[in-house]
Amino acid sequence: MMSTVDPAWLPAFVFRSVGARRVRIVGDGLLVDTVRGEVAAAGGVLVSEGPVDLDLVCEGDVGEKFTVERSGTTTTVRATGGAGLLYGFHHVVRQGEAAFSGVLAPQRHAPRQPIRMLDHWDNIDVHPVMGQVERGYAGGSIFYDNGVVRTDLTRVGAYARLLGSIGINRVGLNNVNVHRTEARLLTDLLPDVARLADVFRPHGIRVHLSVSFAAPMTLGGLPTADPLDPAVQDWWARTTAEVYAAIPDFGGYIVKADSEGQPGPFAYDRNHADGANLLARALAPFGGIVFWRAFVYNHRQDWRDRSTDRARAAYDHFVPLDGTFDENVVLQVKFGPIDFQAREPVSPVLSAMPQTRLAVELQVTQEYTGQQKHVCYLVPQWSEVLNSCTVDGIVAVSNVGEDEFWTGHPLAQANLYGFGRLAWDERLTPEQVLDEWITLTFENAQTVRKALHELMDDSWHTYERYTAPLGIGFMVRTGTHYGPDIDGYEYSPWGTYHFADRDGVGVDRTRATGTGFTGQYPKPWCDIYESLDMCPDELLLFFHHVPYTHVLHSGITVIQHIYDSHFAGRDEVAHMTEIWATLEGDVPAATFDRVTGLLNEQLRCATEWRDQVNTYFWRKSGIPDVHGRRIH
Ligand code: GCW
Repeated sequence: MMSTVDPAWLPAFVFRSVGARRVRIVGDGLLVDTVRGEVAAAGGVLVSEGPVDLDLVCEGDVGEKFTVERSGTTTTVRATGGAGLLYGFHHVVRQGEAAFSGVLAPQRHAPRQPIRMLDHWDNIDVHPVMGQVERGYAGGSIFYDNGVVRTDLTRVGAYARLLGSIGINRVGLNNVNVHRTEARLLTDLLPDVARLADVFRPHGIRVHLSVSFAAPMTLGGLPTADPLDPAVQDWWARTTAEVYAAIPDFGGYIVKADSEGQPGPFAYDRNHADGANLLARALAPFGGIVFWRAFVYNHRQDWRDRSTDRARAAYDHFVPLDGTFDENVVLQVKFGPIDFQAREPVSPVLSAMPQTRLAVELQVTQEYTGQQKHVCYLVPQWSEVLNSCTVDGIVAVSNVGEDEFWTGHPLAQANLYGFGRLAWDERLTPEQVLDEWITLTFENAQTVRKALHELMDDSWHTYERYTAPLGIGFMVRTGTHYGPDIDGYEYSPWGTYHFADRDGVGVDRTRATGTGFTGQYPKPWCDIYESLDMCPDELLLFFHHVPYTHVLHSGITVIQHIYDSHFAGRDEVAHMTEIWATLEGDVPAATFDRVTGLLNEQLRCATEWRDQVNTYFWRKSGIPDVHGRRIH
């Protein structure tokens, strides 16, 4: 474990505006004490009476809301619970000096989502293929080290503080692929979970465990895990009661069932409501929630079978079950119908289950978006998603590890920060969120602001331009998911196909001639996506198989778009390296060096993507670039 811990968006200078002031804190409880500790650490003078600059008043035990007002020379934050006070305090910190000038009529703040959660795909044992953290790009796990839960949880405490400051209120502690040792977090390793819960609790965060559906057999020694079997039900009830005896505010379970080899209710001819309700009923007496993932699909595909469409799977499995899930089940749905690609349409499940509590799942860890080697500010993507669906919760896979910068790429901290801020309020604009992050992270924000916006604001689109074109996805290397392998999944049994041949490219998901996936959308989207004329360019190849000569709304052909976007995307990365070079001396040297090295890798990789994609499609189509550029 590194001894230095980057302060991320909470460096000392951010607290300057508080540190110089007289602060009164009214109320008690664990979270109020956390706020007290923050004020004391900032150097603020805690007083109990007389005129104060900052009055932090907690009037009860529960609640995440707060109000802020300013009259005379006092700024007052009022909350009905410790969490609200903590969030109100950080709101003031974010405002800086501005929170202490002028007059402010009472402003009410409340999270737009009750569930704001980060899931860790961390393993206790180092997995032979996936390592300590599945799809982790920031070193080892902050929780586990080679087979055990860490004894020293200082780093976890610093993480919990960061998350509390942006309003995250739940954390999943282990990988949804639950292996042998991780399964035991539920039983004999429970004291370790309790230790972790103790570290998160002062920051308003409840912990969750990913559990294996087969646990009654593997841990309980029962002959079955059938959800309708009374002995199985009893096992879950007893086991869950023990969890709550150890951790009274335990959040609940996360389950990946019947997916990519994980056990589930299908083995017993039961459906996913049977499975989810089994756990929901064990959790209900204690107020716990089960997050049941909708990522269920057949991962053995055959290219000759054009009717099996992975995009259809979540809807086909779950929508018929709408209305049959218990109240404390939250169905956790990946934002797109496939798998966290740089560009996907929003999953149709999110608008098709009015009687089920739904959470949308995002990926802060950059599995398919450059693995924290590439600058890819994802807040614009999430903003589009969150503003086009109504959900009961927002969940994301964390990008944090043991790395000294937390996220491997120092600029990927903006994604973690931005996730919390958007989960709190999806109406914040991506530029605004990035601006906040810059102000908090860099002491000389004014000097670096413009360059960082130029580098990061549009970096998701840049990534999209030099990788898979027009919404097609999955041209990554199989297994690692890093770098280009255009035909990798085309010839793998996991089969995620783009169907490129000499005549055209794309997946026909129309009702008229394809898999019928477009029919899963409500109007008008089912018609927009179905129609070649109306389908947005950026999703064209997700929904349609077209000839290379098909003309996009942009006025150019598909093949020419492929060439143009790949040349442009790669050149944008070259420009990013130039922008970053101008910041030498304006950002800490360690940050400068780390990002410089990573940008070199991004440029190398973007060049590789450009060349492989362009060559591939030139050779397939036989149609040259109209601009005659050299294709390698
Ligand atoms: O994106 C895929 C990943 C798997 C992951 C799975 C999931 C945890 O490649 O590594 O498994 O999704 O979301 O369950």
